[in-house]
Amino acid sequence: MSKVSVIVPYHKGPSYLEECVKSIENQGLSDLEILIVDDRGGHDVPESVLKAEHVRHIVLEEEFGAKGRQEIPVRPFGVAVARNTGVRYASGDYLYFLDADDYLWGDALARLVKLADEKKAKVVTGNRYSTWFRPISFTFDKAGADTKIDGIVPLQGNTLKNVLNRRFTVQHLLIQKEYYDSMKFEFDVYNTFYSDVPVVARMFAGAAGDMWADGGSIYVWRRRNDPVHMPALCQQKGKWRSGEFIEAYEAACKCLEEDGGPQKAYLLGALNWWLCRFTLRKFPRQIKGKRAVRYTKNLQKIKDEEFGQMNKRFRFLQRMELKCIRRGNYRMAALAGKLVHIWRKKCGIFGKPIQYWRFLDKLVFQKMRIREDWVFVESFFGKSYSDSPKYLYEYLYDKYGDQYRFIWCLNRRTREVKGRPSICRRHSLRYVYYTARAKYFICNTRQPAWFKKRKETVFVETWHGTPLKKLAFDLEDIHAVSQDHKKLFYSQSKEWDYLVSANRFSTDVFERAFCFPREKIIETGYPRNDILYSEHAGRIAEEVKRELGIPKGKRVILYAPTWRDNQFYEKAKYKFTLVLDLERMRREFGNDSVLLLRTHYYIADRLELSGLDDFVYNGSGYGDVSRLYLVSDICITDYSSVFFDFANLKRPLLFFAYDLEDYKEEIRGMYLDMEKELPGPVVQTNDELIDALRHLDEVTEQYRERYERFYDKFCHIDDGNAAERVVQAVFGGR
Ligand code: C2G
Repeated sequence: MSKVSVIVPYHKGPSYLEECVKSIENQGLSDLEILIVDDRGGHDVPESVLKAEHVRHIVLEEEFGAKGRQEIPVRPFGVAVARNTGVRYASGDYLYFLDADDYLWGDALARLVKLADEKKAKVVTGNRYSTWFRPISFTFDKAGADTKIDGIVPLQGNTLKNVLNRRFTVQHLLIQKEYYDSMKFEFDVYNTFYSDVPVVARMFAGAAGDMWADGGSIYVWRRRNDPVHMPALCQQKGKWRSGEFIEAYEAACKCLEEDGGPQKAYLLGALNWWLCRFTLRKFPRQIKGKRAVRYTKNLQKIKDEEFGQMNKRFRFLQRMELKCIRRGNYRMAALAGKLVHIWRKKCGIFGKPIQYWRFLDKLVFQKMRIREDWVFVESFFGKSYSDSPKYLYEYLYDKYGDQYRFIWCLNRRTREVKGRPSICRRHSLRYVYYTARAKYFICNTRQPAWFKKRKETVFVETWHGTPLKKLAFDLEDIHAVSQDHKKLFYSQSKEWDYLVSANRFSTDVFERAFCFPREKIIETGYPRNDILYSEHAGRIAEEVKRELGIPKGKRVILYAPTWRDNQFYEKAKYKFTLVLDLERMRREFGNDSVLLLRTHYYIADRLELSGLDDFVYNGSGYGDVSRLYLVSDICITDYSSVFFDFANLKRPLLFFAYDLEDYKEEIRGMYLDMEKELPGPVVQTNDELIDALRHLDEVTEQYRERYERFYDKFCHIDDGNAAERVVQAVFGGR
């Protein structure tokens, strides 16, 4: 096989680069060079990459600095400079362009080289898929096919159009170096976003007849879920972007007009289709004034028939908008655009009441006076009267009940609530009204995405657990429903005035994972754990047993697992399959014990427990899990933060982590080494779990020291007075 030079422009994201380089090395190509063109200054390329067999590291800073070249004074230099530089260094028979955050699937590149050698082709390519995930989590069913090529076919006609359909890019093109040099291709260094458009147009025009595609060769284009720290080029906002686009479009059209070759019609067709889509996306915010006129002129150059065909592919209002832009009637176009926007964003405007309430909120509630003495409280999205908000509320109510008016968000009425606060359901009209007017907002999850905090509102975020599972910006892949998680998290946490932390460990994690200012974190311990230190703990435990019908004198084994990010029906509705063998547990321990089952509040499944009435007690619908801890003699959990709280009781803990490998590698990742740091054994099968329960005394003894260390690290602040400390900090001891 011939030699290949892979050109990888790199700006940031060392972990992405590592995976990218690994996927190239895995091709099994011996005659290969990987040119990492570093636009970062050469500081953060991982050791493993530098040591990789075929890697050559070129640092642009040194490159241009050494030559004293002032031609491109801006830093970073940009992807075009990186690609041009890579080509200068390349010594292979073929050039291949791959971005540092993307990767190759299987033998993608090896297949292309084989095909190019066989067919003596000038350009070959394959399919492109887009994904949110790392190679370890990649699956075809969760990826989008950007191109749909079947088998090995000549790259011409509709296949060519198909390749250019979504992206006019040089990624995943294997190009004969001789051809590249003969055409004197060069990426436009003054175009940040679209430097490859004219190059690709000329490349395909000139190589017509000598181009092939292999559908089995797959390039994985990785979408970025962290536009805050790691925005991809396409996620970066630049007001000059629409200017650069039209420059690139015109340059590409000019090349094709001069020498389009036999594929000219297809190439122009793909370019025009792209122009139409881009215009619709960026008008009127980025395409306005003189620039709009330039777009109109280019749209007018498209033949009526072709324009009509393309326009048919849009929806009615978009068709109107594009037609108006083409005619130069920008007012009408803007009106149609506005309607498209409303239709897109508020599809439910006639369905979901919250759309109306938000409207009212903006027009009326936000303008009303803030009520200094109103305290709004919410726990787990209004699902229960529980957690730290409950204990903060009860403390405030007992101490300063006469000074404040309290409002609780509760989706179902419950008799557990102390006092007589006003009650409202989440997302109801009253919810919107109270949250707009209350001075204090106490919450243990994230606020609704539509909520806009007023300047005067004091937002107290208690959060809901010491983290074991990685959070927000510490997550690599997001397996939960929405990929907007990080972006949303960032903007929402900016609205928090106080964040309650249970220990130093949580403070450190929150600061990093939430990008949250340390001075706003109050390390007070968890108000929800105050009850665990209550002098009435015994009486409360008896009360809870009565409420749940648990017989006195029986040992209570609590089983409180967490949810799995990748198993869901829809947002906040997760699946859970019970792996714990309840029947066997009953046979083994039914004589003197009962099992208290408590699923996570995200779990939508109702578990099948029939025939187990005398052994399994379902506490999943019980409001306050802290009260359940008090009746439990043993706690079995998995990756739930439940154990950080339960450890305050110093009672035995077991970890039933039947899917540990998947969970720690793929699903979430963790902050602690479960095998080394947890205050109890981690077991993976029912056999192991039953064995640990049978020998509980020995297990407890074995883990005693570790339990103490754990307690000192995570539970040392909790002492029954956390609510008081939070109230002191927030309400100034009023
Ligand atoms: N919880 C519960 N019952 C369960 C699991 C959890 O009542 N079976 C409650 C506990 O109060 C727990 C909280 O929900 O502390 C958070 O649950 P986790 O299982 O830890 O999961 P998650 O909601 O993802 O929160 O920093 C903490 C993390 O954000 C975890």
